[in-house]
Amino acid sequence: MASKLEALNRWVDEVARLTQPDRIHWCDGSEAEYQALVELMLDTGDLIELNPSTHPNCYLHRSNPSDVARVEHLTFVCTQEADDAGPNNHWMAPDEAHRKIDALFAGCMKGRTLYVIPYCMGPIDSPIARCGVEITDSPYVVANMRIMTRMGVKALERIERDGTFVRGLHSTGDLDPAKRFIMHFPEERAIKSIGSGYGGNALLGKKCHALRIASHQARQEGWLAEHMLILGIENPQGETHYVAAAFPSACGKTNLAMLIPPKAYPGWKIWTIGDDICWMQPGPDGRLWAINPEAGFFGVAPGTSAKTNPNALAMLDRDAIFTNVAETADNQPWWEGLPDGKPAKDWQGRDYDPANGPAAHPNSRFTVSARQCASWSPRAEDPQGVPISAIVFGGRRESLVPLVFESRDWTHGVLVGAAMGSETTAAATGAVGVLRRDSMAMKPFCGYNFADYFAHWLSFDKAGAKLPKIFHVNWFRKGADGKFVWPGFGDNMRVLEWVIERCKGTAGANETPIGNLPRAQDLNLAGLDLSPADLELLLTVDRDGWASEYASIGEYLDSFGARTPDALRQEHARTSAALAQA
Ligand code: GTP
Ligand code: SPV
Ligand code: MN
Repeated sequence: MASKLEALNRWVDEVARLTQPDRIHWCDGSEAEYQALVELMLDTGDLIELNPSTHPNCYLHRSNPSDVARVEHLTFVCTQEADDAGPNNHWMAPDEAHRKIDALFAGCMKGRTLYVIPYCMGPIDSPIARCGVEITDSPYVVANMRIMTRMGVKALERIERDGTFVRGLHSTGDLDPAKRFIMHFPEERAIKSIGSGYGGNALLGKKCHALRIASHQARQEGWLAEHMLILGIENPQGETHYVAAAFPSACGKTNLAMLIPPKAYPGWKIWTIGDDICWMQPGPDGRLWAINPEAGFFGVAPGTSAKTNPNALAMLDRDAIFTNVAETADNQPWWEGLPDGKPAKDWQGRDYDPANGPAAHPNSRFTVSARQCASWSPRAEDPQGVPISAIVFGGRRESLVPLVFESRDWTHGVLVGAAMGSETTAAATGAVGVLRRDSMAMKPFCGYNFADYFAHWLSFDKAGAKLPKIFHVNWFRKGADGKFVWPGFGDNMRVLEWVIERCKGTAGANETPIGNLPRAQDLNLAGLDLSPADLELLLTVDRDGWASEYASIGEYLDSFGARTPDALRQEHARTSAALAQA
């Protein structure tokens, strides 16, 4: 027995009886433990050592080629009532789900080690943080959880103090996609995942706990668990404003969170608090205070370069795990978008041949401790979190959606978030580039009915609240030539500056039915190479196009039936009427 908490020992016993491991290892989170796991995985071939002179303590993991992304069609939210999971989730009755998945867990750890991973999502002493325990038979998962969470002895102590924790059971099983399920039981605060070793399916602290289970718990307790980055913008006067931004998977959170301002911004600095998940709750001052529950980054490799994201690239030359990237002839990690080097082996370990597609898998990832990031903010460790001045929603929209607009008020902002659409990416299996609604970037991650989630968002607007302003951005508008019109990356600073100025009341805007847009003179465009026609495209509202968009948003709101909050429908009707008049 390794814990003072009987409930935890009982659960570990129960799981061991079901899965029948050869050994049980309670993780302490130490460096020695990490190195021993690496050695073990080098022996089994789960990890390959990268060039130690260019990339000390960096390893490559090649996953099973059928297991490279999240699997939304195999991800279930198992509430007693189907309506509580909502049309935004796949649902299974909890009894049936347990029966089905327990049959797959039976005996699945024979010959393997069962690892018990106590972890804390958020600074150990934060009142906003919450803990969990993941049981897994994958050393790769343990190593990644050590980088991504506060894992080990300290987390176990907090769990023993709190007496509660989210129970996550994971096994890679035999990786047969027909025997793969990611099941959530929000009413039991439990997760069961089998048949995949991929990040979002297997590192249960991340999407399964910190978003699906936490969003459900947050609704009960009056806070928000969101798919958002958190950054601080420091101006030359030394004032810092914090922004949280929700973009769907592989739509630019990591890049925005680590932005380096362009030359037109001397004396400005962006501080990184988080790149994927944000937990926030109202403070005594009525503002929303946010923490990043994670301790590392599980970021998209392709496209990461010294030009696009120098902060990310600089932290990837030591102490990192790479999954499904390519390798150069001298064993350096490589992916599309890196200007130097060339791939010798592709992500599957084959000799690189362009006929086989990209060298690195489009959803290949790096895992690295946040402390290695040059823009990492000391405030990321603040147990109280940081106060949020603005919330930014954004999607990948090649047409229609302008560069940026500001919502009129909280209710309109919630509608803007609920109405978000984005083209699908390689972060989940299935077709890429298909436009779908992805409310608040939470379509794959909300652990309950979206209609109730919208109502929960609306409920924050009450007496005494000092809520952030809500904006919408789109870095991905394409021109007639099929290329992105906006340069993006560091130049997104120009949009962030306008966002902050609007919060302070010092920037101008053009009022339109969909919200307030900057005019060209409201943005700092110094040093930007944009034609007047491109600028016009980015800052103009296509009223006919938006009228049809709003008709489609109306159908989407209707798809949740009577649970859709009236306030949202009324806001939708107001904007639709304004568009019709125009
Ligand atoms: P998840 O980790 O899946 O949640 O993704 P994310 O939202 O953190 O996305 P990330 O920042 O990793 O970006 C995904 C892809 O979009 C990368 O290939 C980036 O190079 C690209 N990208 C990010 N920001 C921009 C931008 O401003 N403009 C353009 N054109 N591409 C961008
Ligand atoms: C995402 O898909 O949004 C990710 C990667 O951040 S994963 O953790 O695998 O879900
Ligand atoms: Mn994500």
